[in-house]
Amino acid sequence: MQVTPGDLLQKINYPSDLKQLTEDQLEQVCQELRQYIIDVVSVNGGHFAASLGVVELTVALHYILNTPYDQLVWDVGHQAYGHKILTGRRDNFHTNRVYKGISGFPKRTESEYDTFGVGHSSTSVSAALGMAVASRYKGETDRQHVAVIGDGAMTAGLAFEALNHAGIENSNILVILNDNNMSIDPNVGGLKQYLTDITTSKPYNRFRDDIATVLTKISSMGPDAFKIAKKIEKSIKGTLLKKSNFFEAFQFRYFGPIDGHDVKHLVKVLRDLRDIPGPKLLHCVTVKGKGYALAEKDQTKWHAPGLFDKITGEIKKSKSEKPQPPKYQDVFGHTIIELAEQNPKIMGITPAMPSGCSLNLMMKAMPDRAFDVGIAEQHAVTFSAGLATQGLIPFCNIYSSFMQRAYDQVIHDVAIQKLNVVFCLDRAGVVGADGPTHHGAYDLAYMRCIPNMVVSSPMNEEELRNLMYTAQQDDMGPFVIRYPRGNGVMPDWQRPLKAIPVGKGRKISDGEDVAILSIGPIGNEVVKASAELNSEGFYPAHYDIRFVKPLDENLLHEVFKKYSKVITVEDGCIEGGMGSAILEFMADNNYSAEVVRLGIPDEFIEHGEQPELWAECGYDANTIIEQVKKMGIKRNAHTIAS
Ligand SMILES: Cc1ncc(C[n+]2csc(CCOP(=O)(O)OP(=O)(O)O)c2C)c(N)n1
Repeated sequence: MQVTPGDLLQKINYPSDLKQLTEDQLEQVCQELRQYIIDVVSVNGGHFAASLGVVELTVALHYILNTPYDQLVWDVGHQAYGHKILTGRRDNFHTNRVYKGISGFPKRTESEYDTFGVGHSSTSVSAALGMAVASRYKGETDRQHVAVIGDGAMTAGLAFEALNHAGIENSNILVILNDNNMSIDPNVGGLKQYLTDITTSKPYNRFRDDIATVLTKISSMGPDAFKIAKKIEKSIKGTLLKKSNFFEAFQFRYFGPIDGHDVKHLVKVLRDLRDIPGPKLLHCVTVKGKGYALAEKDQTKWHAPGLFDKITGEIKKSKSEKPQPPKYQDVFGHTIIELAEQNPKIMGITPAMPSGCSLNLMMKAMPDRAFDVGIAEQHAVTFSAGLATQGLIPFCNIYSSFMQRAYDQVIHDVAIQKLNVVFCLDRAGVVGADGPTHHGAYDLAYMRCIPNMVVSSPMNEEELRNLMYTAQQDDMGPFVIRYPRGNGVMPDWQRPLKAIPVGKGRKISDGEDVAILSIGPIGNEVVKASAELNSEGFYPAHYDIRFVKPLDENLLHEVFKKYSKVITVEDGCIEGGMGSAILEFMADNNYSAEVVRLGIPDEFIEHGEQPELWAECGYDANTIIEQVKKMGIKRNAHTIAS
């Protein structure tokens, strides 16, 4: 749906148009930009509160910087909607995150203003530093390099690694810390406390705006003045904060905290900072959801609220008379509490996704046994390993694509030591509108090659519960349970828990000619396809592999003895995934069969609804039906052997 932008915004196609306006007009631009984001996201969905919080920063940055020559890197990129609208994508913005539309994150192939592809957090400082060092090497001394990073993203090790390096590179980099005190959920940790101390320090705040301005003025007067300014700055900040500044310990010059919603002041400060060489950090204080009262009040809910009525604030939910199946994440969230009530060894860990993975339920019910460790996947895994060395059984819940960050920790800290850590990989398979950075495409492949691992995926909610029950038994070793984003298939999912023998698959239906092997909830597409095929006289067998490691060898002997045509179906990459495991089994055991592998092909899949992407990749029910018809023989029902 097209939305009409305000009078000034209508005329801004690119930052060059923005620069034609006077500084006095920028407040109106901000107001119109904010309204445009509200208008479009309310009917189109997407991330919301983060972009509202950086409207003034976005306008000021594009007003002062010479983008795209100057390099502006957004961390995560979920807050870059204003940036997209000001850089040539205003009229396409209604296609944001829609199948075949523009991406919800900055993307180099989409615009020259998108300097770095993002989606996962905490990469901006490293990337901007790389750009700054490249500019220095090429002699482009006039070029600016700016990373905008949130206080949540700043909690990751990667961001600290970059700060540590940037401090010693004499390159032109400005890190803007967008401090809104929030991650998706409230931010956590010592750094958050430190930032709160700075922003609430009364004496500091009295001087906060003046210091930055005066000092930048002095330092632009020449090398001697620059040295003097640095000295004054150090002593003032030292006195005011009564301890040394954290960022200055990294050899950054620290400016702020300043009000990130005062666009005119931002313009002034950014203009001054442009003239100061070396690594600098500007601490901006903002409010997530700024300008939309409900979002300011409940920032977690409005991080990505879905469609909503912008007047009443009512978030639209599909209504149904019948009980609906739960989300897999909620099955996890409720089941871990149920298990933990019986087993005192169980602990819950999430790196910054408590509401995303529903561990928030356990954090509330058992605060001493459930931890949000910040955006720190590597730490989450090794912290879990530490707990496991002491006989505890951590359930470490990490989105499949974010787990890519912690691969070494999985191998080095958990698998080699055969520790009892249960990895619950949420958002496995294609995830929908977040697109290629977030698709959980690779976990089956990257986990099944690790010794000591059990790698499983449930076909439905009951199976998820039973796999969780199985994994928390003693001496299971490292145990992966992967499940997708979204709802399951069983409205009556709270069934009694029972153990599943490790490495045992199951036969869903007998058949003729063709066997379909699936893993995980995508098996429900096979069930759908089979019903349709049966009505047309095709009778494929269906097996739920359930474990890609260890494989159910008895079941696979049965399959290859009975069937010479096999289709494998997985919501994961074809290369190295479940189908590959089946081919390896076939070769190792000297079977020969025609095997067709359906799954995510060897390319990055863009965003869209999950069913759209299953169809595009070729593993939805329709494609399975076509494939079976190509390989199978049409029969009368009475000829089918049981
Ligand atoms: C590696 C990684 N882990 C987790 C996430 C999920 N995630 C997206 S935004 C976000 C919070 C970011 O907080 P902050 O940087 O403070 O930005 P804000 O939304 O507050 O503006 C998280 C945890 C991610 N994108 N990447």
